[in-house]
Amino acid sequence: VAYFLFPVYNEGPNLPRLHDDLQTFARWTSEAGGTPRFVFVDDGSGDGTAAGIRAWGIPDLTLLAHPINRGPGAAFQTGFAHVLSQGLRPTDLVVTLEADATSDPVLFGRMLHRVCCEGDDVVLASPYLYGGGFSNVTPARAFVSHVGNFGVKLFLGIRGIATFSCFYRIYSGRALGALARAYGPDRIVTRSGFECALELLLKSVRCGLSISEVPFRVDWARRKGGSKMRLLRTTLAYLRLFARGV
Ligand SMILES: Nc1nc2c(ncn2[C@@H]2O[C@H](COP(=O)(O)OP(=O)(O)OP(=O)(O)O)[C@@H](O)[C@H]2O)c(=O)[nH]1
Ligand SMILES: [Mg+2]
Repeated sequence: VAYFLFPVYNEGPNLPRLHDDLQTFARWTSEAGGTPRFVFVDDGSGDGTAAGIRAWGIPDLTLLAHPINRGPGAAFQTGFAHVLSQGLRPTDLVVTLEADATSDPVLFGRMLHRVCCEGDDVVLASPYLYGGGFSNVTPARAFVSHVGNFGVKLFLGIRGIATFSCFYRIYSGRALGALARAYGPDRIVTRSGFECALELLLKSVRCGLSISEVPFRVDWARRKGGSKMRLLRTTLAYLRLFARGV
């Protein structure tokens, strides 16, 4: 089983394109002999996002909801707890993605190969790897991303991983099981904001998981509407993580 886990907040305008992408993810999964399951965690969207997702009528889709907005990290934790409660097996996959249709399904095949054929535990889509990059990204947003990625090398001394902040990843069931055992199933991720991506990566490093990256070109022209990341809050959260670690 491949679980596709989406934190979602006010993505109404991106739902039609996302719906198309889900078909592609499902096809890739079936061709690899797996079964796709989609898990959305809506975080108090006020624009009818939840109703829009429900209206797709996709049978293998679970829509979980936080009545009040708690942030993408809290949404990932809710999603992880859900897939673990479904009896996640070591050979299953948990794919984390963005719901603004920027997580390019074409890349998924390459990421899948790393886990299924090469035995990696965690595969990261990586804009900072050679061949990746950002298109149509605002300078302020790019700056925060650079601060995060620079700080990881400087303050945490982790080298050889190019990208720490991107949500688009595959975790093997084995990897998620290891994180749940090490930190507790309810504390796989405790940072509620966008810094959750860095927290998860640091924990994966601590657990000695095999991590690999594939180059990813993020094209923000694919999505409608702006970033939901609060830049100052996220920068401060990164700094707190650098100071305290996980
Ligand atoms: N559940 C939940 N999801 C959120 C929240 N804020 C953003 N998201 C989702 O998280 C994903 C990333 O948000 P974006 O606004 O696209 O952020 P971004 O600027 O692209 O930042 P990156 O994810 O780092 O590339 C999207 O799927 C959003 O719908 C939130 O408060 N709660
Ligand atoms: Mg995005």
